[in-house]
Amino acid sequence: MKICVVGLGYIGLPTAGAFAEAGAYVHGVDINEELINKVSKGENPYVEPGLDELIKKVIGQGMLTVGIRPIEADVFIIAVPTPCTSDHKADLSYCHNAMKAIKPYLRKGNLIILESTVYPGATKEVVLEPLKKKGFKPGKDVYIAHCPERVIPGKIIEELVNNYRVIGGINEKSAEKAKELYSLFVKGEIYTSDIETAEMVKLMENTFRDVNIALANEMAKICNQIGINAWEAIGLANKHPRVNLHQPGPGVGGHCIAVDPYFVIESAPEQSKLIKTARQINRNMPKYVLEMVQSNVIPKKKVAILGLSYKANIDDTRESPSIEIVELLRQKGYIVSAHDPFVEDSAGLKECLYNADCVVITVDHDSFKTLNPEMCEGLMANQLVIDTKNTINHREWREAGFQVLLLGD
Ligand code: SAJ
Repeated sequence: MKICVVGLGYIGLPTAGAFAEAGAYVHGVDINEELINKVSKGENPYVEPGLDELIKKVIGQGMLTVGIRPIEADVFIIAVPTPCTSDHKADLSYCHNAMKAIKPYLRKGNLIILESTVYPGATKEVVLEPLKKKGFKPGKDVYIAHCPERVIPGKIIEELVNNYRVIGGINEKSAEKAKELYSLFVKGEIYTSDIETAEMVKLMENTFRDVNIALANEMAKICNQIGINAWEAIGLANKHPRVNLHQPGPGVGGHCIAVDPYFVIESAPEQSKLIKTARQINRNMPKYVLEMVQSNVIPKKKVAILGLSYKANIDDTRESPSIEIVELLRQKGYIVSAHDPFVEDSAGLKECLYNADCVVITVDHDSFKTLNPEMCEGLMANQLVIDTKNTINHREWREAGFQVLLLGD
């Protein structure tokens, strides 16, 4: 079994590694030569538990090879990004380019799988149409499936193996072939359906999360208005067996939850009213954090931002609300320094805190939870902390002389 994986991002690379570890011969392709050089030496370019060992192992065994061009294979898996354009429409250009790249290598009997998240109908647009044009009879002499990834950064290896999968095929045979393939390493249940259902399932999983986070953010603003601690109230409400309120915060980042709901909206704008409102609430959270700073600190003062990644304990800064907060503060005339232990070109912790009038915690990295208030006090010009993720021990910080403001309190 030879598999060609196109796109060695944070999904494509672990997927290629998992198939290679399960005994398939895998060739990984990416347009980024620097990344290819790294991976070809057995190095993992991402911060992800377990991925260093996996890549080192399968490259060492010769089960995974990488390059900038595809090769002939039995199966082609496309795992490239599907970002949003500035007017919130799906940009399928990476998918189309990947399809163009593999086209010369396709032959009868191949299974072509799209893993990238797309709107309902897009797998057929991207994969089926070009195959028909090339003279194939999809479903008969080539097989097509959509197998959306559903792993969470920070736990990718574990979830890749243990999560359930939904596979949509252009016909039953395509879905069954894809199911057999993923059974090589997936231990979770594999469900099969048609292509459009699989596309919709993936979008709605992330939309579910976005809408629920918006509810938590709205609740935080309500609680702030009437003087209730939202975090305590959420904890207590979640004792109910059928309630699962999400956590508020400075906004929703990452390239999935902040993007995928737009694909649903694009498919049926008139019907997507709640989804649109939820997006708007989450997109406005960085402004809400800005207002918290503005109410307490005058411009030209220094604000220290702790956290740049889009969520805890990862290095990914795509769509990160923290970065937007940094920009908004600078636009309003604040001097901003930002530190993130996972982000290479950010300021050092002490440099960031030095002479700051206020520290804003935007990401609940584990290392921030144990931050020493005395150390911060010694460096800062004024003892004010705004905690947007309920990260630190507020009592301890107040006892050390800090004024602590919590988003949602
Ligand atoms: N967030 C909150 N409150 C919460 C949960 C999250 O504000 O209660 C924020 C996070 O801080 C972050 C953003 O939402 O900024 C997204 O984080 P996340 O951990 O919810 O999700 P992602 O984007 O890292 O991964 C999601 C996952 N989807 C679901 O859980 C339904 C993952 O399983 C998908 O594979 C991934 O999107 C994807 O690639 O689509």
